[in-house]
Amino acid sequence: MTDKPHSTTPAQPAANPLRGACFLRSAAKLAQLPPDAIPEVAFAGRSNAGKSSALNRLCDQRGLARVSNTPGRTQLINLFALTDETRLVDLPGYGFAKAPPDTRRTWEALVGQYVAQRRNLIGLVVLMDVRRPLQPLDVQMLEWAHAHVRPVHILLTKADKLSRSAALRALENTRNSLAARPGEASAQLFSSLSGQGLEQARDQIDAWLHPPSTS
Ligand SMILES: Nc1nc2c(ncn2[C@@H]2O[C@H](COP(=O)(O)OP(=O)(O)OP(=O)(O)O)[C@@H](O)[C@H]2O)c(=O)[nH]1
Ligand SMILES: [Mg+2]
Repeated sequence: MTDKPHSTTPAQPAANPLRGACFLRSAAKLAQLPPDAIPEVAFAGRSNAGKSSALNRLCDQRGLARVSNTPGRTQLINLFALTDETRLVDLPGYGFAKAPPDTRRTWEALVGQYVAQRRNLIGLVVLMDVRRPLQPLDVQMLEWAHAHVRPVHILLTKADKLSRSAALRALENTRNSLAARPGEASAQLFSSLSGQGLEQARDQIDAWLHPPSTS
């Protein structure tokens, strides 16, 4: 009997719906944003929570959003085109303790206005370090989102920094705190380093960007 070439094709990993992202532009104020004609999903969180790392990992592109060791480096709204019809947005981090008060006020006002006024914002991914979730400014972010009816999905980032059981406990505590608050928000564990939670986060973002047709 002759050896036949292997006839079954290897299992393909699910295609990443966020892979095509490319940098579009930065904006220092709302007036510099592109028209609000197509849906946007935005990433928000305290400075250093891991927003840029998460965007890079979710989109499978190392250098897409800049990752820095200096908290507060990403001070602009950075927009990424996903397709001609969809966008992702990296919002400036809030709550960086060492920033001068004026700078902090500017960032926080910019993010607050974006959440309040951007009509095409269809979902907000709020990132929080799993070791310090639901800090006062995170809660403020959830309140803004609730006030303007923006769906929220929370990524508890840097899950690799905790043991599996401690991370699961942090997730449960966060979900319990969320259940006791007004508004709805889902939450999951996430690690840009290990890849934990990547698929779940991509699925949520993709579901916002491509809701099932109601017609
Ligand atoms: N261990 C670990 N470190 C991470 C993870 N994600 C981000 N980091 C580190 O956390 C630091 C901040 O990450 P960034 O992605 O730049 O955070 P950011 O929220 O974009 O920060 P700003 O843009 O400054 O607001 C960097 O040193 C990253 O390498 C993770 O999943 N695990
Ligand atoms: Mg950043």
